[in-house]
Amino acid sequence: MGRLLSGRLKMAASGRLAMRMLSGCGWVRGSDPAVLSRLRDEAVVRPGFLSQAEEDTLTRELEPQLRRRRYDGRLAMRMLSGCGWVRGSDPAVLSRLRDEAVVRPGFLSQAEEDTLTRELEPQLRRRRYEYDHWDAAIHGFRETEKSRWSDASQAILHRVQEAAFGPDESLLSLVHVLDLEPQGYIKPHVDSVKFCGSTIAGLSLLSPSVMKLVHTQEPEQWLELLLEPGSLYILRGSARYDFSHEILRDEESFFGERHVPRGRRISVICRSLPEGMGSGRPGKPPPAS
Ligand SMILES: O=C(O)CCC(=O)C(=O)O
Repeated sequence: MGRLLSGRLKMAASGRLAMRMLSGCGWVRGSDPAVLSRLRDEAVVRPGFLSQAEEDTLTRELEPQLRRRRYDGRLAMRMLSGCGWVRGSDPAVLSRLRDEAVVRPGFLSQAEEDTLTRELEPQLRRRRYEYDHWDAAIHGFRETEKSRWSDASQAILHRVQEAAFGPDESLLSLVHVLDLEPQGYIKPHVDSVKFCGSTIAGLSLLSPSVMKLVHTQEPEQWLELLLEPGSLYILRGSARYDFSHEILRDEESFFGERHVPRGRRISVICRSLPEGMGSGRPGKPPPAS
């Protein structure tokens, strides 16, 4: 009896092992070991064949060509989704917010990202992470507002201004810098109209994250923005006023099915002047001291 059981256990174990061995480490499953073995060299998956940079290269090159074509419902989701960096509850919301919730991956070169990080690091390091924001909107963060920048950073901020703000929009002269620790997150909120005009533009440094937008009146309408390091996001108009935005905590940091692990993230956020405070002239980030 004992021997019989141990024999069956051995068989079961070797059967399971065969499945695992033949299954190519988890990327191919099959009805039985024989079919897996027979098709071993004929149905092949090479995960991670592309680096992230190569994947981005192909997507960027294909996107303009695809955009000129008509598409069916499924493709519409993908097309309207802004190259895979924006997901939405439905094609209508994606289409409506196409120019109002924008992600520009790779906006910063690695050198530019390093420039900003190096410049911000000493100032941030002097502060402690906080866990109770005055309105409890942010958890695990430190922040500063910066008005003086090196020439190199100023050039980057000018590029942000050109990319995100209209010629008649004036910017707040203080740029908001927010440092979220790996466990840090920002709860859903709409920026107060007292402190911010119709456009918010943010650079993400160091760690990827997911920003979620949810319609304040119709919560079934939502967007997810995948913010990779070096990317720029822009929220304007309806995306800024009618949708709350949040940065998801690590446990909830999913872009669709994909977990986007959170590390320490620094964001550099430019805002337009609150309505009624604009001079009508574009603001310029002040020079370095
Ligand atoms: O860190 C970010 O990019 C978002 C910041 C934010 O939600 C805010 O300051 O209102």
